[in-house]
Amino acid sequence: MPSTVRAFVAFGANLGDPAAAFALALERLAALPDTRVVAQSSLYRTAPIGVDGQPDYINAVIGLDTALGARSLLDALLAIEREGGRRRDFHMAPRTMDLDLLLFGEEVIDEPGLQVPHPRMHVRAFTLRPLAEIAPDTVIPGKGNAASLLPTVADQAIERIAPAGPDARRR
Ligand code: PH2
Ligand code: MG
Ligand code: MG
Repeated sequence: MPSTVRAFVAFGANLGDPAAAFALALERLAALPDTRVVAQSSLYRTAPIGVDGQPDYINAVIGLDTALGARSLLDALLAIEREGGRRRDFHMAPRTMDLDLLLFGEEVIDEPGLQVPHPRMHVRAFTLRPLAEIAPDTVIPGKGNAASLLPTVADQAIERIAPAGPDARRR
């Protein structure tokens, strides 16, 4: 494989069958060209942040090594979301599958539709907890490493519900 970057993708769903959507996302990510899934977190049940009156979310984080560029990876994430039944009825609508690019190595990118690191990942337990589970030393540029930020989100409701499989952590 050509030289690769370690990227992290956040999975979120609060409609339909989130566990099935997570399995589909993993399968499609693993099938991307020049891309390997290197880690997947447990699934977490989390209280919705920033929206009222929605079902709890199921969240997780996936680690990838990829030779794709950030924009190509983002386009792939959007295509997988569409396959996962994602509709965009209104801002922050409940969703069957949300795939957000959290980190692309230690690159800082600020382009229309593509901001890396994800601008809110360091203030959300639903991204930090699963990221710290699979890669606690991961640096969030400008913010510090994932594990060291956990105490700052300790007030947010999150519960680990299931390891994603017997050899879920590394493969
Ligand atoms: N995603 C949002 C808004 N709020 N809250 C939780 N708990 N989990 C999410 O994935 C989430 C959210 C927008 O993408
Ligand atoms: Mg999101
Ligand atoms: Mg999104």
